[in-house]
Amino acid sequence: MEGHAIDIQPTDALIVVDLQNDFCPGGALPVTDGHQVARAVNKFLRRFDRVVFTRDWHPDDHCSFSDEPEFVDGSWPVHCVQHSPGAAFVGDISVPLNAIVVDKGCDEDAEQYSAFDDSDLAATLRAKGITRVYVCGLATDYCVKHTALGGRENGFEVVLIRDACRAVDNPPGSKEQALEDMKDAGVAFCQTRDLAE
Ligand code: VGL
Ligand code: ZN
Repeated sequence: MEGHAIDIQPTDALIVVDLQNDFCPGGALPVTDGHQVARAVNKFLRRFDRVVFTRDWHPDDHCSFSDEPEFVDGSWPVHCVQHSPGAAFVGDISVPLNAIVVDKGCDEDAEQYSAFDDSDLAATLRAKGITRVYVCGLATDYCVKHTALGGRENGFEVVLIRDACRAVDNPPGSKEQALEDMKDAGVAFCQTRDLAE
């Protein structure tokens, strides 16, 4: 049997996190197999009426940038600089015209892994009657995790589309830790095949 194990409701929204060139192989902060997420997303994207695309959208002097990034301490190579090719959504995906785009990390002095931090995303979704969000994208152990936890903190049901995410996994084990943290916060899990057209 193909797909559709899950019925998508009008009260459901999809959040695609940071599906940007810099997080894919060849980019500034590549996530192993990051580009494969686009293929997964294309299998269920059109089933959702409400879609959110987040993007890491840094000024060129963002506080997380370092010439000698250590990753584990929150210092990263220069990545996703506003308007640069690396910050563009990956070409394999076509962002729906009515998608809500949430930019994050725009303030040079602050890190922002969650799309719910310092944004009106929760209020916007509530105003549209959304009660549950499906989350996927890059990277499992950073912005996906914090966005999923942020969804829970703001009272949404959250479902992680497990195989439509990829992790930095630095420090090693951070991917498994992230999955555990999400589970502990009440995040549910599904797979692309449960949603696919
Ligand atoms: C991210 C590290 C730095 C992410 C963003 O999107 O997961 N990770 N900035
Ligand atoms: Zn960033």
